[in-house]
Amino acid sequence: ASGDSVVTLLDYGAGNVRSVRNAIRYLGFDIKDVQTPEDILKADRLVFPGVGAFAAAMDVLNKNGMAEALCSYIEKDRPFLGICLGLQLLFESSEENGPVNGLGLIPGVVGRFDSSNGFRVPHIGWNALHIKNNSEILDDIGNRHVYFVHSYRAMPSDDNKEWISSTCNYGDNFIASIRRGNVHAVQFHPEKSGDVGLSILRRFLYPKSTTTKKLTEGKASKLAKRVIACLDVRANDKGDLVVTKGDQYDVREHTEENEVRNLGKPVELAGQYYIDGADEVSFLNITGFRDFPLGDLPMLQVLRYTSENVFVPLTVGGGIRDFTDANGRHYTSLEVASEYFRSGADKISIGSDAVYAAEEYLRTGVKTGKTSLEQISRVYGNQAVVVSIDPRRVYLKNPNDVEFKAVKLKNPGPNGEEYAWYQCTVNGGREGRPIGAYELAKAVEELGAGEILLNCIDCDGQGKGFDIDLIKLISDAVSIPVIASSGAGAVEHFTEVFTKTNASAALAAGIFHRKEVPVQSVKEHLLQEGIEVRI
Ligand code: 1PR
Repeated sequence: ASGDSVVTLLDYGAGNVRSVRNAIRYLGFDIKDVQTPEDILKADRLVFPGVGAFAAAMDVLNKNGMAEALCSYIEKDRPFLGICLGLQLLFESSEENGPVNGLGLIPGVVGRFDSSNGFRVPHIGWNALHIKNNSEILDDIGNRHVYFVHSYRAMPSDDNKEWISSTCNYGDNFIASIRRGNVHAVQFHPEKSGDVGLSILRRFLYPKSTTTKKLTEGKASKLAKRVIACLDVRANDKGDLVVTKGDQYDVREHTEENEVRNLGKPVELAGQYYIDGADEVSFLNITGFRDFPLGDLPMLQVLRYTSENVFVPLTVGGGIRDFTDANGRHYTSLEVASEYFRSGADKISIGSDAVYAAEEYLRTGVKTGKTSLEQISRVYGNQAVVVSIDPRRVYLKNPNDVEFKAVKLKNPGPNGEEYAWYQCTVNGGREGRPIGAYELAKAVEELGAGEILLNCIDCDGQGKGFDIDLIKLISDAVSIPVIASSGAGAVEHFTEVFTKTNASAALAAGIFHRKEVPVQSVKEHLLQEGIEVRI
């Protein structure tokens, strides 16, 4: 490849930069990886997708001489694009496990979002930006949304104002991007921001070929509500990986053959939902609690193929735990998660193992630091760790009959019960555990979960709407984002869940797979009802 079509990528090995690579390749460029500081100095254009924690990143950059090379490259005004932590590291210091010194090119301290004023931290999701005139790479995007996922941010000040090319409001007005000459950095993820993100990358990669458009003034934007398509994946009886869908978690057809319901191919469907406007795609390997050899876990291949063409966040769950496979090889949950991240996942989702971890934590009051949840969250950040809860309603005449948090129901139970508690289950709903969804949610937030995927076995596949009582209970109890799941049957159900609860996102499976309601119709309806979404 000629120098014209090569992007130099600084990947210091702290996490998943696969999607950045995929996006650059998708736009017609080859990638040269930085091996030595000289590679930075010789680059024609350098992309720096920072991942992981601030201190760990600075440590690596200082040790191998990259920090000095980066500063000199940027001071010479060479084409540079920093992403996420790649923006934060340019500042003087960060409070993340710190204070820790950064590269010191831009005045300011990177601090944590304040969750006390009702804004959920991490900041996960889609926002529009306030774009200044000098942004260059953002000039096309107007008030379209881009995808953020972070707990720390840099703030505008008199000292750094000439660097700022856009800001975003999330409780604070924080710095969404900087630009000086050929040096750009963005706090959001262009590689995960759909076609808008790709156009931002394109403008950086082809600066001369794009003409500057007149800037359209962006409307004030809150965090958009997300619409997520979920693919429950498992092998059918022939051994092919299929997208399936249960009724209250039962995925078998009620025919003589009793086969696994087959609704399509995972990679194809994920690609379709991306085109249709899904804000995220989740894969759940629903038989992940069984034995599997990590080496040829077919889900890894699904992720690799999907992430080549799908530029919104991908979550994968199922089977994330320590285990020894049939060949006698032992894996830690961190190894399993790392393999998923390397294959293209942005977030992993833990089900059963998080239930055991929460039970143990509530019993002992001690955070051992050894659970899958804690370990993965420490290494990859809590924004990369979702806990999936699979609760089942247990009806009660009297809320004091159990030690778990019960709610008064809108619609009474089959025997007129006015209350219910929500019992957590493991192994795909097969076993009930002595812990409620409320207790679990609070415990896993403390253990390092960054988001909760809240299913409800009673509502799954019923198409009668989300369990508003449950979702309200949990989304009021925690300050991390909650994804409402199970029961969507019509566009109105999405409006209902967003107006009656504090859910940050709503997930559906069956209505999308059966093509009853396309993602786009859900978005249009929400918009009509005055609910901000990414279009
Ligand atoms: O326990 O860490 O191995 O994770 C297993 C994962 O697999 C969990 O996230 C668990 O929710 C999921 N899972 C296990 N068994 C099933 C099953 O259906 N038999 N699926 C299952 C969970 C529920 C949702 C579904 C929504 C929306 N599926 O993901 O997509 O209910 O459906 P709808 O819109 O059609 O109502 P581990």
